[in-house]
Amino acid sequence: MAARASFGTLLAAGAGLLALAALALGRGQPQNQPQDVPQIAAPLEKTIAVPAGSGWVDTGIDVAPGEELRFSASGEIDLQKGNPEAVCGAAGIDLITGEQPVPNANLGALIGKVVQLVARRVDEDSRMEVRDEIFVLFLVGQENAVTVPIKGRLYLGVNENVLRDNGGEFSVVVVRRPL
Ligand SMILES: [Ca+2]
Repeated sequence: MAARASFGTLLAAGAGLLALAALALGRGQPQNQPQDVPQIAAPLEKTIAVPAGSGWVDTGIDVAPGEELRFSASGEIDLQKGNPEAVCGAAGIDLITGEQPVPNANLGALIGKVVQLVARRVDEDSRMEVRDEIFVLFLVGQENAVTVPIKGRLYLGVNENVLRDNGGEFSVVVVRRPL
């Protein structure tokens, strides 16, 4: 009987030690997690409409250096309403003028921009807000994969300067694969 009783006491003591160990682990986790466990962003897929006549479209996607972006575009736009020669897909018209936002890419091609806001201030004379930005421009075309060079917000647009006479829109599937 005496032996059985002491065995029971030992078991109870063991369980108590385990509970203490669990408590200690529980206390340690919140302190260690932010530094030790990297934040893993989920893969993201989004379909964005890019009207040819409205300038840069904010995709709402924030990107970080090293992330991979994959693009797949469909649809047709008109670079000059009423001119059948000015209709094109996301690859653009086979014409390089050197004056477009991405100078070495086809006129009317789908292009992208990553914009990073460096500073925001109010101009003393005009009282208008001035945004100091750095940005990187790149060709998207119909399909492309790009490794993000800088942290910022992703925009999509059309490689043309005169937008007010444009019509139609591209539909662009963007997949962001995190690091
Ligand atoms: Ca135009």
